[in-house]
Amino acid sequence: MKKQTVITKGTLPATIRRIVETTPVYDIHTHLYDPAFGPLLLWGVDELLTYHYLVAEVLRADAIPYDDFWKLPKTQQADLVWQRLFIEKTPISEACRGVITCLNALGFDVKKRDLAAVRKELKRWTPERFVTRVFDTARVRRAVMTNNPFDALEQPVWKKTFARDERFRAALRIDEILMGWQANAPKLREFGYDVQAEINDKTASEVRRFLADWTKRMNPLYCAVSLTPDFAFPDNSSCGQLIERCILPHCREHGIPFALMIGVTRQVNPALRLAGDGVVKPSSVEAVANLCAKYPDNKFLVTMLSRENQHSLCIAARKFRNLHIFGCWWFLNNPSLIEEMTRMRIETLGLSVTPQHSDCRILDQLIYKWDHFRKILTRVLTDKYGDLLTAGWKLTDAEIERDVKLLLGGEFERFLG
Ligand code: FIX
Ligand code: ZN
Repeated sequence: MKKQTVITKGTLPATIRRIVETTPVYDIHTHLYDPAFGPLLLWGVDELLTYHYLVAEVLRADAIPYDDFWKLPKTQQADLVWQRLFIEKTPISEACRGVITCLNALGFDVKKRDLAAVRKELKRWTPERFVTRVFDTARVRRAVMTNNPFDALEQPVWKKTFARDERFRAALRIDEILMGWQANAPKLREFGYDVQAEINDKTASEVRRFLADWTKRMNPLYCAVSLTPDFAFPDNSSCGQLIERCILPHCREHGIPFALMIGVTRQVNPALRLAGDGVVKPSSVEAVANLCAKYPDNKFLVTMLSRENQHSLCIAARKFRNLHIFGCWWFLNNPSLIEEMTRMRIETLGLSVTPQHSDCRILDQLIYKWDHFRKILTRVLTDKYGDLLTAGWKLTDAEIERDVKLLLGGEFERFLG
């Protein structure tokens, strides 16, 4: 057995930094793809620069009409982002800083500000080799994808057999069913499922057959949906009925959690396309508590988008062991807010939380999202363990390793069962 070292106040900061920096992460929600999905896996500097977080920023910094921006080829969009946000100003926002962290960690001399040189070097890489390089650099052991069976590009890949890359796990995304039932019921019929607009017994059983078929194909870790701040439960809408009659029984039968990401108002400014979604008001934690109370045999993974919801959500998680909260989602993924949330969650829930997911859409981003989070986690844990040492508790490095593993994905794996 490895020798255990007792930690003192003097050795604590460096020990925590080492452990947090080296513990591999299980990233529980991303928009990345197994390389078998070909062009769906986004990577490289032009994708990094045109990340929708940066599109929102460049369209504030430049007066170009929105439609003209979208007509530009991707490299020219990236050039505009680079010029306006990195050259003409200091790239100080979190999304801008993220690009610099990635390029620096990939070995580029960022002081040179030479975008052409970065493009040239990255041309030498294949996606398969780049996945390994990025996973190794970011110290990520696994990433959960977001897999939409309605997606015209994704569907055919699932329908043929392919060798799965073990580093990528699936999540069955069901927004089309829950958030757009009237529009998507006809598509389900086209796919061969005999559903009607009304959620009657036949329709419920056909939706379940659809979920079962896709679960067999994807072997997902969980079913997931993004919901608006108006999400209520119980609720007689098609969404509420489909959850109770199809999603929850399906998740129970397959022993998988239902992940709810609550609080996004889609297309606050449609001209921004993917960058046009927003957070305009808090959501209902009561809806989450009602779900957990009524369905104790279901497991719920929940993240909420509004800062105002975070405290009540922590308290809800103390009341329901079938609720696991995760991540600092999207507009909360700023160091100041991540630090506040991570402290509050650890103070409220101890280690029974997954404090971060990356939500990466571009492979390279694994590097910055986890690098920035590890620095925050190091600060928070140094304070928390330091307080325990002051109070007379004894700690070893092996105990800290055990705890950090839980926070970086181990607790999620335990929750999955
Ligand atoms: O619904 C989601 O999964 C969101 O995370 C995304 O749709 C969103 O666009 C995003 O990338 C946030 O980080
Ligand atoms: Zn997401």
